[in-house]
Amino acid sequence: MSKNREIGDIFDTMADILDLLEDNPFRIRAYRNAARNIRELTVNIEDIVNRDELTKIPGIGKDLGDKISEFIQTGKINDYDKLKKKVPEGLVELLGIQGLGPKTLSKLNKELGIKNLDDLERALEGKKILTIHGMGEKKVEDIKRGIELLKHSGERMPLGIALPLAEEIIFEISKIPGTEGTIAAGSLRRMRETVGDIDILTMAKNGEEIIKAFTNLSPVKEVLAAGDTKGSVILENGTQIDLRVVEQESYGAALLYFTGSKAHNIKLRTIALEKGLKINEYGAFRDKEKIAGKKEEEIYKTLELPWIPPEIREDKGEIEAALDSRLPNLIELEDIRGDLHMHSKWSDGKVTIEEMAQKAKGLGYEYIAMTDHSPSSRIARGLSVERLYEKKKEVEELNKKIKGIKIFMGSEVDIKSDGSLDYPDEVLKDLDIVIASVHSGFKMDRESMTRRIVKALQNPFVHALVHPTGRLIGEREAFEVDMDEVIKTAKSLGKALEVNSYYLRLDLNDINVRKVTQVGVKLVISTDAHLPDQLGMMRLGVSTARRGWAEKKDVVNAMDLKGLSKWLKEVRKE
Ligand code: DGT
Ligand code: CA
Ligand code: CA
Ligand code: ZN
Repeated sequence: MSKNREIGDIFDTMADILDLLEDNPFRIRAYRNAARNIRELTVNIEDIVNRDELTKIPGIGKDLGDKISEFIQTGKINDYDKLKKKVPEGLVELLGIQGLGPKTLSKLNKELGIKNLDDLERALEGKKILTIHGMGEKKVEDIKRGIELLKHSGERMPLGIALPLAEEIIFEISKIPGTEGTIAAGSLRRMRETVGDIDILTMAKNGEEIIKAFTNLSPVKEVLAAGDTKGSVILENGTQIDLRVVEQESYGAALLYFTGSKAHNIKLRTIALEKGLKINEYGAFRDKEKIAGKKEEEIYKTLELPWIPPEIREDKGEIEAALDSRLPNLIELEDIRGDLHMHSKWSDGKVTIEEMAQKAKGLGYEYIAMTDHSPSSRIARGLSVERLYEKKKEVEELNKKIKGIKIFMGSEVDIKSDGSLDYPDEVLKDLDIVIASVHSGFKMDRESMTRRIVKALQNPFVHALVHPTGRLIGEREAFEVDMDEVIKTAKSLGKALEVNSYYLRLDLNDINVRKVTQVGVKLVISTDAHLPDQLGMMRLGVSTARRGWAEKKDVVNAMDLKGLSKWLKEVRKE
């Protein structure tokens, strides 16, 4: 963190504490102004301290200037430490909650005795908090969301959140005059399941202007750095975005460099050295002569390598495969012909089967499977056998009514703790497709869980195991299971394992997909959508599959309707 930002944060916190203490409003405002001015400086505050020009910064008088010097020299500010001691420690922490200002906090402290996060969370669940002036249901919700944000701050962001956000920012940057080829780099371009920060690259000549326009975009909360080739900002939601502006001559080299991974880049540089070349973010060089730089392909070519897709640039064998001309031909979103896992109003989905089907048809799909829950999933309104047959009738009617898309009648059937399924076989056999999953008893030991899942896969009517490890990114670890054993079973029975595309699942993950594709077990990539728009998460699942080196031939729902219908029957040996 830059010193500018550190000092800005301290002054803001001092203002908050003074606010809590109902100190002099002018003094409070002085700290806030100083904080903002220091953050907005385009130079390092340390340099100014050295030149003794602190008081030239607007809003910085002798008193604040001394505090800044003190911080630069000793790493702390005595008055800040003293001030912190005047309020309960837990209260200062609460100041970090978005949507909860010092004035409200002060009232909560005085009137309800709230001193820390525990107190606050308890109060938010009760009714009494609504008696505080300015508190309403909405405010309570805002504060709750603020607490969630605070708890998760500092964690890596799920790809499914980062991707649309990055696309929005890229769209904004593309509108800045002079920019061209604006593109995501870093872990986001490699489609890692979570990203630390968002890296963006653009091509332009007037770097300084571009960076300036970038730092002025509306969702920017804080500017960490702004030069003529690099800008770095924090958005309102806490996300860091790094923008690099490069010249056309080095665009490819910079894109390669900033896409990473670091391990991939290091391996490339080693190969370059062996050939007497040097590669960096400006290009590939022989002695002083630049021999490539405009395009990624050109750089790879100087190393006698084909272009390698970003998703597999992790130094996990891709460079060796490229040298041997055996790079995988990765599955693409356009290869997907249908979605085999989704829910409708019949269980916990939000819309009708017809609405889901129409949306899927709009995406160009040839088929979907409507897989509502089974009875054990009570919270998800799982279907009784009777309702299951009613739904089957509706599907049959819809298939007559809607042209251009086939709806398979399916179910996502719970795997009970003994490995048996939640509907009897006579019922399962009447369904076009059965996908099985674990929704309870996550804490089972590894052996029992493995036995449970293997047994479910052995049911002759099951086609696929879905969200095979049960993990929820940032919320719940995968359960204990011997994945190699599960894969072996799937292989011997010709059954598929799912890559669930829901942004918090991405389950199987990239590592497990790689294991699966290595032994030639089939994958099904599906969304588990509960809303029409969620069908769009397919791209997250496809990227995860790509990171696991999956090809079109590995994916059952990359087959056309005829191929898939045949496969569904083959699995059951019909
Ligand atoms: P993240 O942000 O933690 O999800 O992961 P990345 O991969 O986006 O990492 P980040 O943002 O620190 O840097 C972006 C890319 O820049 C990284 O993938 C490779 C490149 N890079 C950064 N630092 C170095 C370095 O020290 N050496 C090399 N060769 N490349 C680097
Ligand atoms: Ca990054
Ligand atoms: Ca970065
Ligand atoms: Zn589901």
